[in-house]
Amino acid sequence: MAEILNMKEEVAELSRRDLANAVRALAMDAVEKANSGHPGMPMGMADVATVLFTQFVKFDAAHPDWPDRDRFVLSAGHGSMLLYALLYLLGYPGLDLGELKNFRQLGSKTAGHPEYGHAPGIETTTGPLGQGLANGVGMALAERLLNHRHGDGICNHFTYVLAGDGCLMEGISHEAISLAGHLRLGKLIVLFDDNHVSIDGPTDLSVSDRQLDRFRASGWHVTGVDGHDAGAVAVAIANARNVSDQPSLIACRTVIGFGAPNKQGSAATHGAPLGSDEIAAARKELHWPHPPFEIPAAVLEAWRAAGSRGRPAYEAWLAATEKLTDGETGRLVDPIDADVRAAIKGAVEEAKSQFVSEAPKLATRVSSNKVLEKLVPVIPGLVGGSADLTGSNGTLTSQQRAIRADDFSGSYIYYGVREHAMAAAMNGMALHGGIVPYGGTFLVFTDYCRPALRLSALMGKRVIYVMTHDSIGLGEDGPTHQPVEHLASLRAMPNLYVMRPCDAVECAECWELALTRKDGPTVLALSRQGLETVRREQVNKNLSAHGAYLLRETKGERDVTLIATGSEVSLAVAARDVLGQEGIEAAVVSMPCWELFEAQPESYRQAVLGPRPRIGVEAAVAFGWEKWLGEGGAFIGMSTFGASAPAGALFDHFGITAEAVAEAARQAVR
Ligand SMILES: Cc1ncc(C[n+]2csc(CCOP(=O)(O)OP(=O)(O)O)c2C)c(N)n1
Repeated sequence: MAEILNMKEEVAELSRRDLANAVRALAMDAVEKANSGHPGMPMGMADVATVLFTQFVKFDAAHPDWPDRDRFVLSAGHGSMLLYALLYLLGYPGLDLGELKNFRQLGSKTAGHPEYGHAPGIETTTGPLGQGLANGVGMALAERLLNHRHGDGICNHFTYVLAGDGCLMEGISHEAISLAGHLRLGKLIVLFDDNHVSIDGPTDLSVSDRQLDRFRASGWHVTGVDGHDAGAVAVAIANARNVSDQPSLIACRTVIGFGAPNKQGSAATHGAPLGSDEIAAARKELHWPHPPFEIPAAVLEAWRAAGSRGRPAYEAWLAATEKLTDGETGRLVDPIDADVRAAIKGAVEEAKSQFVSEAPKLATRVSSNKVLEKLVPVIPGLVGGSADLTGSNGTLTSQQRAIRADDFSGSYIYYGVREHAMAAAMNGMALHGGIVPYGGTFLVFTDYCRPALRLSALMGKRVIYVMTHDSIGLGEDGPTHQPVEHLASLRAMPNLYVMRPCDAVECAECWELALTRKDGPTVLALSRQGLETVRREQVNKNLSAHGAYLLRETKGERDVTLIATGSEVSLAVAARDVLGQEGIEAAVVSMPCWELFEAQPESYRQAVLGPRPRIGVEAAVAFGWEKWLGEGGAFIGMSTFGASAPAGALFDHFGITAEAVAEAARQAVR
């Protein structure tokens, strides 16, 4: 009897090796064919990935968008062939052999690093190291929030992250690990490819951290295993799944490039094709005689069987959703459907009419908070937060409660001073579905969020960045805190909306636009200082939707156009009044969002901008403004860093005043 059992185990072990070797072969062959890529990590982690996907991950390849699937994040995105090989072998739609043969080529779904949206099963875009790990924290958090709301039958899944030495060396890993430990995200399991090698060579060239202790210190459950011992890996994963109140790290000791007899264990396998001789040697070493891109039928069949393993669980989930309305089921993916959109519109119109009738002088960070008070009750999936600047950012409303490790009923996250992880976790939540995340810090600290913000834009995810203290107008905190180049640098980023509302009414409109945008992130740049309400007329239409519009028209023929954003719009309005008394007809254009304005038809843009001359005014650098101002235009703004003083004194000192705008206009029309 014991003998029979042993035999069975042997067979199982043999076929498991075959399954893993299929991944190895596809990785080394695709990299060879592309003549670029990273074979080492996929070959080293093939055993771990095989155990994970054949025994643990809950998914159904035929239904890759199943909202309650386990998430798998390849944080070490350079090992993209691991993911592509798995998706092909498991039978996900979209990645056939042709795509693998086209690895890294123009138009293929198999980009150099995994890109979200290229094929089902790619849960997030990775490559910038450490981002995926922090995305995983956001996904695991989203899972807990939806679990609390809907129960185990609807949302109850794991998030697995595969991270390498590089991910763990990145600073973002500290923020992400710390946040996950604090929130005790027990359904987050990180598989660390502990291969002691990165690009420059052995990791002991540059790092001596005791990684396991580091995770332990942040409250994680930690184990280490031989990453080529499938049984040990399985036990470690099973144990990690049983720990419900701590995230888990499994350090999998592996050999990079496993199976390439002369190169394995060395940085030579990290990021270059192995070469035909070494590949031939690896085929021998691995007992894998099959030609490139050929997977024996029995091996493929076994993988495909693993790909449909989750079907009964998927069907059980479908049955469980019968207790939800269609709307609720849909909102597990996109929380802003037609009904919620209508509710947002209603809430924004209500806020606008209140602002118009009261005409308050409010900082836009405060009007943003007032708008949020109306939005929070109508958007069940809205989850706010701030990186330790809650009161300053105005991100918390009276109706929200904090999310805590022992209570996921809230909808507000105290991210702590972790801007980078906040941004990346928001990406994770948006990617997970069911959640619309917004998070705040000072605009100047978009620099601390930037790598994640860039990925929000690249992936086209709806993440809302509430960035307050948007200019020298923040005053006494001085130049370290005063953004000067940030608007320009954010506007340079494709697919990011940068919105700088001029008053409470525009602020409400910008919130509506950010929330109803489906295909990308928005930065709301909000003032610290009070701003007059310049929108005094009741208009239900969202004027900010055009990006820019005529705020004050001229009575007669236009002599000059004053174009401003945010807090400087009121300066332009004041300048216009002065100019009017002198017989100079000045129109004022409010331009809360360049990107939306750029998308308008040429005729609309010309009508708004009017004939030259044009004067731009923004308490920031001029970079980029030339496209609106053209020949003969002038810009009133910043050309240096700011200074520490009260806001009023700074605007005078740097010459950003109504008088300066008026004078520039006089010069221009002369
Ligand atoms: C933020 C960032 N910095 C640098 C790189 C370039 N890079 C890609 S992989 C890598 C080394 C990663 O080492 P490791 O995680 O150990 O991967 P392995 O060598 O095991 O494949 C580096 C520096 C990157 N992708 N992202």
